[in-house]
Amino acid sequence: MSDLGITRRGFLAASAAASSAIGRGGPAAAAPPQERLRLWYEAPAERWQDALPLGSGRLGAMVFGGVGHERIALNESSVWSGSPEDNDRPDAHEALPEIRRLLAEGRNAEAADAMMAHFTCKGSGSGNGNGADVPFGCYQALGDLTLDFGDASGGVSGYVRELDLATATASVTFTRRGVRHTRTVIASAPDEVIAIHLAADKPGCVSFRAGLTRSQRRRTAASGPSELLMTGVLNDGRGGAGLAYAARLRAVAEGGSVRTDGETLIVEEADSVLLLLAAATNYRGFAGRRTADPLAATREDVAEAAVKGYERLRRRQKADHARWFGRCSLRLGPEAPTPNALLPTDKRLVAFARGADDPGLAALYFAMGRYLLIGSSRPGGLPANLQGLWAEEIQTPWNGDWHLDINVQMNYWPAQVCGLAELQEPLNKLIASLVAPGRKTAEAYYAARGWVAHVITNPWGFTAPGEHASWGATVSGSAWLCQHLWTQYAYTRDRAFLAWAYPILKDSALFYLDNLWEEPKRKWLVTGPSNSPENSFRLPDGRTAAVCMGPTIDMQLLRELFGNTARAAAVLKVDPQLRSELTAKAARLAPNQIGPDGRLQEWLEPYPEPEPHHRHVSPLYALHPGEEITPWGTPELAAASRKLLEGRGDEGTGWSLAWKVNFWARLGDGDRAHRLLRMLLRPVASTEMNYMGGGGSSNNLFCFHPPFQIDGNFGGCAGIAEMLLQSHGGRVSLLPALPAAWRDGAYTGLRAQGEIRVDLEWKDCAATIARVKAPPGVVVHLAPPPGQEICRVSADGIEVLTHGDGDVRTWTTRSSMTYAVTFRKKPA
Ligand code: FUC
Repeated sequence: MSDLGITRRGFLAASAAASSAIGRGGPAAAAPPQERLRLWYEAPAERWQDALPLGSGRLGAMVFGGVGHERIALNESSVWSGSPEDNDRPDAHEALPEIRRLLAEGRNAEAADAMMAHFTCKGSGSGNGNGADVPFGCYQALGDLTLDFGDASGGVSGYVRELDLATATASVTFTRRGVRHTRTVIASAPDEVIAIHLAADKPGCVSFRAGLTRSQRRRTAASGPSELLMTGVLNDGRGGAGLAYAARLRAVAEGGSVRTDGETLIVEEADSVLLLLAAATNYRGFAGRRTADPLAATREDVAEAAVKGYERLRRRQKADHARWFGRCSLRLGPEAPTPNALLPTDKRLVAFARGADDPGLAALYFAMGRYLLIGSSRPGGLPANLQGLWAEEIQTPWNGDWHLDINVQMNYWPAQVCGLAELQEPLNKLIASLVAPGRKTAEAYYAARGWVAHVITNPWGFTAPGEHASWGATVSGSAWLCQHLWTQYAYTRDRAFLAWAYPILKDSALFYLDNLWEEPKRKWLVTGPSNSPENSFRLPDGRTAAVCMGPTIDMQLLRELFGNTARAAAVLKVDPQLRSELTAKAARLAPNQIGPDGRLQEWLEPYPEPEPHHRHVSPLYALHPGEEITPWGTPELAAASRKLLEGRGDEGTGWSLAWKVNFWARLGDGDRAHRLLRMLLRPVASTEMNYMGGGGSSNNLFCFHPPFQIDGNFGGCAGIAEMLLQSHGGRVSLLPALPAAWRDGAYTGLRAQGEIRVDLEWKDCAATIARVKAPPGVVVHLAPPPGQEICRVSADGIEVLTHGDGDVRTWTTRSSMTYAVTFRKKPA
């Protein structure tokens, strides 16, 4: 289409969003200049996955940017079919001794049969991932807002469609018949509306017909002279009435006229129009809007937004977004963008895949990850699901639910390091909501205290095993969730939060204490029945099994959960006896084992694997996101992890590629991490479900499993951070895995455990200056980038005394000042 006239001048110096995050009165570090953080295109989106996502946490929109016909696909985070159901088989625990006996005898296939008979969930579970019409339910599209602009003739020039990540604004501009049109769309968290502003540079030029549609279960009608109302009731999974939803559209025009005709809202010859879209359901579960009356809620939202008007709505939305987005910033590559960065995003992806030099693309992907988290997870709301917030179907893949064997956890990997700890609140609330149902499940299946959740959950409190033993037996979903509670404390040192989370950790630990049993061969304590997430192995008799005892990941998770619970109890000065019990039991868990082939072992035995390239790399949990394995603390296990990763190969589904970025970053191999990141950024168009590999990105940078699944976006974002800053295993590591492709760069506002913030600049692959800030009394153990050593640490120009062990320098912060750190090349 047009020549967009984008030049190097078109890239702004650091926006407000990139302003320094070093706060609390400390000197502000200069924000690194960066490319304007935007996705842009020269044509409308043809497919949903190329449209531009906006999110307020609760309300989502995908903007296609059509000229004659516009589609804005709509979401509301609680549009879930299904309903609460008792999923526990009350007598399941009676089968447990027999299942364990079979496992102890190595008869895993028979154990799996017994589980299918007695130890799966009651009812249809997730409906094999197609749960829209069973009680488990499915996260669904709210519907579409359509705008028809009538006569499509007339050439279009100067078309640009863009998503500005710093302001969370989607816009479309073009010229047609001599009139320049500008359409902007925002999703406002403070005002609970999606606002669409349509303007033209000549009066009377905005005319269209608007509709609200959904492929099923909807009724649309006028509800006033300038309003449409779409309502419906979702399937409760038993053929009855589930949640009720409402979506309300109001037009406020300057000039011209607005009227309705049946299901259509008609705007004629206006100078400009503000469309306000509000939506709600009557979901009253653990989070969300908590309204019994979506009609009243949407009426209020629309009325209040109409009074504010577009400019005020926009100001409020911008300020709200900047508050989150400005927490950190990242520039990769030189300050002037490389030529590839000047291309429209779809072409940029293609050229990058062909090898173009474009470090800025990873910085954009990093910003996109933060943007998507801000858009899909806000305090008070539901957590980001498998698609965050954005779904166009009634049967969303895998029900768009929360998978607990990596996926929902991966969604929150960027939260702490990017300074967005508060955005983890919806996940924390989800975890808390699983305690009551999980207690019932613990009793029914294991006759155990405490609470447990397995592989999948939904807004209705599903905690039972899944419907198939091959994947549904994984018993450590709740342990993995608990890691996020501890991590939030580790980063923020928020004692009040820890006091809130402690009972959840403790009750989870109690469950696993009761659940553990002694395997006969080596007398280790193990879980079981369980799975190593979704993977299977070959038994000596040639049969394939997935049900096992003591998979490596369970043991790692329990060492961590027991350790974290004991640490939390120590911080809170409670439960001394439990602390000792946890420490004693942790020591008896089956250890990490290195197999005869040198790889970290996935199961208690070195079974051969039918699928050696499996997407889950579960035994590496301890390498990432866990902390048990580090190259400096456990070099043999780190080497065995590397071997396992090599065996698995690089290829994978979207989220699997993203996880591997993190693994290689933790192993200190920046170039390999970057290779995986390149794969994650491969253009992928197929929505065909593929478990074997082929992950990548769609034109709008959504991660493709395929199909679209947002965890890879978040995992990739976190992986980029892991390459630049790590804080685990007792140290803060600067540029631990910098790839050669990112010669120069800078970041501000990344967070490390211990309430530490780090700004850093580097040139020619060597750090030049770091600024470290923490509250008083924090002991900082700072590791320089590989190949460098710390030259000097100073505060206000005065050198600070540090001591050290090898390259790691240690000091205790005295006041809320910023410590400047300089470096020199390490002598050979
Ligand atoms: C787990 C993964 C799949 C997919 C699904 C939603 O089952 O193994 O690859 O991501 O979650």
